[in-house]
Amino acid sequence: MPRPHNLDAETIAAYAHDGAIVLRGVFDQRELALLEEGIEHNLAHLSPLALEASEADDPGRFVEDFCTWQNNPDYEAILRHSALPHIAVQLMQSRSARLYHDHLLVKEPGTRQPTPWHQDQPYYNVSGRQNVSFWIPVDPVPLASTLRFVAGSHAGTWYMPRTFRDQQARWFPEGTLAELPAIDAEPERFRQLAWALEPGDCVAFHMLSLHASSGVGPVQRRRVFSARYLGDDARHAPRSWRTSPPFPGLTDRLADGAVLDDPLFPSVWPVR
Ligand SMILES: O=C(O)CCC(=O)C(=O)O
Repeated sequence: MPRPHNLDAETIAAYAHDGAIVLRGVFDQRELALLEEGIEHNLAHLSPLALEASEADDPGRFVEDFCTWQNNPDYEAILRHSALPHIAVQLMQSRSARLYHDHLLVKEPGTRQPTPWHQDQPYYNVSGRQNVSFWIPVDPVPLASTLRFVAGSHAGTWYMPRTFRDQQARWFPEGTLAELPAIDAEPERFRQLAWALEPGDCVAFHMLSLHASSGVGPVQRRRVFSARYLGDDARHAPRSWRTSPPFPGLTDRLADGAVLDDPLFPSVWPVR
């Protein structure tokens, strides 16, 4: 049973307007311990989808993994039983929420590798506007290495998804989507949002919100678990390329435009 967590109207309106908000004190000590244990288990048992997103000569290491909740009871407990499902339906303004996937993002101390500006939905296999991703650190994250967002960038434009390290267009063909503007060069045009975070806090953002982060300092780990949920209007959008993350075999089970009714995407709200 998910833990109820009522949001105020200003928070819900800020999410609709800006596409990214901070939520303080969402997780208690027990949940933080579960998350930390889940992350360490994941790091020790990386899945075939895991990747090292930093260069070989990076003094740190940026490790990502995807879709491991079915083998990680700590992750599953957070995804199903924390306050996240209830928060998700309120932010998405949706009657229902289903889990889309989990994503591990760990920058070890001294990691230089930045995360370039991007949106998430163009890498995915879903359409629809009712969605939310939670970026949940278990370590304190100072402003210098937190996730940054362009306020309002979830409004509708899809930007060309590219590989992070060499900027290849491996998803939509070249020329079919808008190219990213020079966000950091025009701070008045692209208002940025960013929050220093303590364990227990998280940020929530729309899958079309532009986001990026820098490297991390020499001492602090930045271990992040990300939980992604879909609402009423989400539909299967099969692609002719391998999505990130991929969901092998899904196109044999679900038609283009179908509700994502599949064991991979369990319903987490309403509670039955
Ligand atoms: O953790 C990061 O640096 C990037 C996070 C990100 O891109 C995401 O959560 O979608």
